[in-house]
This record gives sequence, structure tokens and C-alpha cells, in this order.
Amino acid sequence: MTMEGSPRWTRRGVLGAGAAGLAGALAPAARAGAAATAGAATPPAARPRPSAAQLAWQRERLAMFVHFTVNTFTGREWGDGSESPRVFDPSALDARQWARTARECGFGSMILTAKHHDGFCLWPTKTTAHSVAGSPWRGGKGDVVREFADACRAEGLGVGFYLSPWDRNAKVYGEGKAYDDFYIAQLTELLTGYGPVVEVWFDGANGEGPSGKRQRYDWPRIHRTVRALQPQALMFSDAGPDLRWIGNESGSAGSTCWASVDPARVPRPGANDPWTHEALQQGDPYGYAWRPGETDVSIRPGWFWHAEQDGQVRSADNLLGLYFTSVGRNSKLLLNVPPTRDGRFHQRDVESLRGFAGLRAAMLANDFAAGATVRASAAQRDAANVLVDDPARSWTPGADARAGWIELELPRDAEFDVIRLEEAIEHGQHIANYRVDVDAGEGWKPLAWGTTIGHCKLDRIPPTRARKLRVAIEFAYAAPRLARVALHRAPDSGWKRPDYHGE
Ligand code: FUL
Repeated sequence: MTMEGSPRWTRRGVLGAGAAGLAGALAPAARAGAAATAGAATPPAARPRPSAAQLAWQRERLAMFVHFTVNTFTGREWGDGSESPRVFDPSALDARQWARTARECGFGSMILTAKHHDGFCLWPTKTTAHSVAGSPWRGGKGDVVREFADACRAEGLGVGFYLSPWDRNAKVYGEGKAYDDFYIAQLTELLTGYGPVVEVWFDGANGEGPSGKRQRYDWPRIHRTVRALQPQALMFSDAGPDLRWIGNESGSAGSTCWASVDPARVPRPGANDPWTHEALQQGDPYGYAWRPGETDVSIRPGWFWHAEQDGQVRSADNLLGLYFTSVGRNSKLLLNVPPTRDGRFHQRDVESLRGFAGLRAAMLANDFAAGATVRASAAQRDAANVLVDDPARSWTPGADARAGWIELELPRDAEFDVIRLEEAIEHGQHIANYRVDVDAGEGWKPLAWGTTIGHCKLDRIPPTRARKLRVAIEFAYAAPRLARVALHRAPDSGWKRPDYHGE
């Protein structure tokens, strides 16, 4: 593979000066909120809550990214736009194999790179000749986007598209409205021709086009287009508006991770201020916009398939580590699996994915808290709700409470090394810190502590044998509401540091 002098092709490499664009581009609701809170001395009274689509998005936990384009055939990570469409010729493209693998391994949706930075379109677009229509694949009559969308639907998966704003092939790139028109036309084809879409992914990487110019995107117009054509689709970028980038491509959400943000801290994709990283990783407890973080990472060193990386596919154990640092930190994992030149997932990737699903199933199969007797600091009648997997059932110590505790007496002594806590986020995310104590027969002793919980918090702790356990919410910004307390044993690979990502 040609790595062109960079150890890893990440968006931060080309951001800086070039990432013009989203200033003033917040969604109308966000703009109104910004005006209302600018200079305000007190935080807004109403804390944000997820929309139904955002809630469903987060509950899905796992989505699969599919990076596929001319790069798969040239060995590059970033094509420069000069590639001939004739290089694109997968010999046995099978989108059903991608979707089947995703579904069997517990993923709920897939996002395809309909166009990457090189500008090559995986569908026969009317906007440019730089597409599958100019390739030898299926005699120039093929449509990868169609096969992808059909396969997702056949397997019951949500359909998502990545359409790179940066286009290194389009002649009009960098020409202002002319490129916006071109980009909106492409977006319109994707959002009108292939059925319902759950997510549209706007990449923050933005360099120069063929003319040497950089584009200043008309983000408000782009956002309006998506809202008009697919109102339920969630839009992802560094700056949302619906979902935010988590700030790195290595698979780690912040150990403190709020779903709420203050949009002013990351006003446009590619913003690179001193506070940007922290704002993306951690969110903001006072933020008025609900914009949960998505953790995108690849199963291989590159985003695209390269033969020489076949031996560097993340192991199942490594993927479980990613699960802890993304899903287990109130984020969603968007795991990239790149098809090979055959147009299929490589057997090694499939094996790791199956192993990953097996490890998760083994971990979740036993909940040692099941059947516990539960006591609570208040609202005792609801306390046992934390033992059931029903997001509609939860426990709160009361509307005015900002702290509280819940105590579990297990049916028998148990050894566990994973504590799973879930906040009932449909009511918002409020818990700012918690502590877990255990009593193994010698009185209460501290075992673990943490800051945010959110949709799901997974704490890895040294194997601990105990019968009594107490979760104390020490501070919440509004009534804390716990949906779940569960205790598991990680599969027999031994205890790992909380940030373990494999060797
Ligand atoms: C980055 C891009 O530059 C990479 O190629 C990849 O698509 C990744 C998901 O986003 O910004």
C-alpha cells in the first residue's frame, strides 16, 4: 500500500486552514439555543433529551462502516482523483455477504462510502462520469449503492451513506456555489433513489481540489436538503448537527462522555481549537444540544483493504476492548470492515467479527445481579427495575433528588469483573459521578468509581467475589434515573485495563 509518507491517514492531517465552512451553519434550533444562552449566567433550565431517532441510534450500539472505492484497487488510503474508473473491477461483489455478516454479528446498520475523497461514485450518478458507470464492473451497468441498500434491507439493517464533501476529482470543487450545487445533486440522488436512510456521514477531512482551491461548504443548505428529503436521517460530523465525532479514530470515547454538547465549542467540521478534542471526547454537562458521540475505527490499520494488512486484522479480543471504550462509555461503535478486491469481506475479518459476537454473548449470558434483593435510598417500590432489561422501567430517588443509592444483595456469592450501569437516557443524561462499594463480609469497601454513565457504562474491575454491592450516585444535574445494574464476568481472557485495546 502507498501510505504516501503518513503513518495513518486521518482527517486531522488536512484540517487546519482548509476546514472552512460550518461557521453560522448550525441547524435553526441550535442557532436559537445559541442566541438564548449566549452570555447567560445560568445554564438553560431544560436539559436536552434525545429524539426518537437518536435514542434508537444509541440503543443499536453497533454499526458497520464499509470503505470501498478505487483505493481498494490502487492500494491507497486517499486517492488523488486522477484514478481511472477502469481500475474499479471487483471480481465477485457480494453485498449480501457484508450485510449477513453484520447482522449475524449483532450490528444494526451499515454506512457505505458512496464517494470518498477521490470523487469516484459507487452509483451511476448523473453528476459526473467519474463513477461505476465508467468501470468494467458489471459491464458499466452496476450500482454498488443499490446492491448495498438492497442487501441491508434484506437483512433488516439500517442504510447509511458517507458522501465525502472533499472531492479531489470534481472540476468545480473550490468554486463555491457551483460545487455546492454539484454536491447537493449527488446527495439528492442518494437520498431519493435508495429508500429510507438512517444516517448521513459528513467527513471533516477537507483539503484542496484539482484547482488547488478549497471549498467553503454551504452547510445550512446541505442540512436542509437532508432534512427535507429524509427527515428521520441523522447527520453526523464533528459539528453534528445530530451526532458528533468522538475526536479520534482509535476507538476511544472519553471516560467522561456526555451526550449533550455546547455547539459553540465545535462550530464546524474540522475545527481545531485547543478545546476541540476535549469537547468532542467529553461533551458538556451544561450543553443544550443532544449530540451523542460516534466512535469510528477500523478493524485493520487502514480504512481500505490492503493485502499486506491481512495479518493485522484486530482479534476478537481486541474488538471487545473497543466495545468497552466506546459502547461502554456512552458512545456507539462504528466499526469499519473494508471489502477486498473480490468485493467481499476477507475471511479473517469475518472470523474476528464472529469471535467478537461470541465474546459479547458469553459476557452478557450471566448477570450475577439477577434475582438480587434490592434496597434503595428512596422510591423503594421501583428499586428492582434496575434488574430488568426493559428501558421503560427504571429507578429514581425522586424528582428533586441529586444523589441517592441502590444496594443489591445477590442470591449467592459471585465473582464478577464487569459492572454494567445504564442511565434511562430518554429522560436526559444527568449523572455526573458515582461510586460502587462491595461488602464481602468485612464491611463496605470502595470498588470502583466513575463520572458519566449515560446509555451504557461498562467498568472493568479486578475479579471480585462478593454478595453485597452498593451503587451510590454522588451527584447528578437533575433527577438521576438508573435503568440497569448488572454484573458480568468477561470471557476467560483475563482481566484487562479499562483502556485495553489488544497487543
Ligand atoms: C477520515 C478520512 O480521511 C478517512 O479516509 C476515513 O474515511 C475516515 C473515516 O475519515 O476523515
